[in-house]
Amino acid sequence: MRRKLDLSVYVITSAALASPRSVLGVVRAALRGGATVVQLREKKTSTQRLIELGQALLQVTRPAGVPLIVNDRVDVALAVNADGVHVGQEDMPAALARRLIGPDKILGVSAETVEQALMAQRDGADYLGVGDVYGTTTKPDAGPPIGLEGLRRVAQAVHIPVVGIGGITPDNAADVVAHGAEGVAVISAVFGAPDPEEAVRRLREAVAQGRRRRAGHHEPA
Ligand code: TZP
Ligand code: MG
Repeated sequence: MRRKLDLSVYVITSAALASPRSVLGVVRAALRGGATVVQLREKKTSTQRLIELGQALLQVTRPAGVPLIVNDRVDVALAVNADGVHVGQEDMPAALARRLIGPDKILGVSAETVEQALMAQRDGADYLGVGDVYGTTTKPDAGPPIGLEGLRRVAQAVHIPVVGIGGITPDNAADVVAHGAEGVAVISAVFGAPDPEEAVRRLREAVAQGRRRRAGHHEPA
């Protein structure tokens, strides 16, 4: 059986934001800081390079016990034997992705609305990426921000866990978790950070604070 998925701090790659550092270097730092999921998401990279990068990332994520998820590309996920795949609303339909990857690999699906979330859950998603929560500068075609209330509505409608995504930083991550997310998915807050290890550490603290708030323990901000 698969180990329980820890979605606390879900770090998504960006070679552009990593530069001049390497994606592998930033992922290593993120793992030292306590990242709990890594997603390989490189929209402009050749298939050959994606496969090389996926294989290199697995050599650091596997020993850390952290799942590596490939964005968009079911074929690449299968080719490198990654731990899962993440599809958006305009990618391969979730039900087909599930059929291709089998029951044991992780399937993540992006959802903005309750309707999309319920369909993804029915089609075999293990978790949802829900957003854009705050307004992102990283994904040019993201829809208008759904805000914390939009996130809460989606999280309450499904029984699978959700991660909030879009404009999340260590300063607002606790609010995202307090509104029903299991964790936070970030690109620029880690890949654009001067110290990615420290950024992940701060995100983990914020997620823990958000969980305490959700459980009803109030503490000063
Ligand atoms: N999907 C919705 S927002 C987003 C994606 C991939 C980008 C998130 O990037 P950032 O830098 O954490 O706002
Ligand atoms: Mg996609």
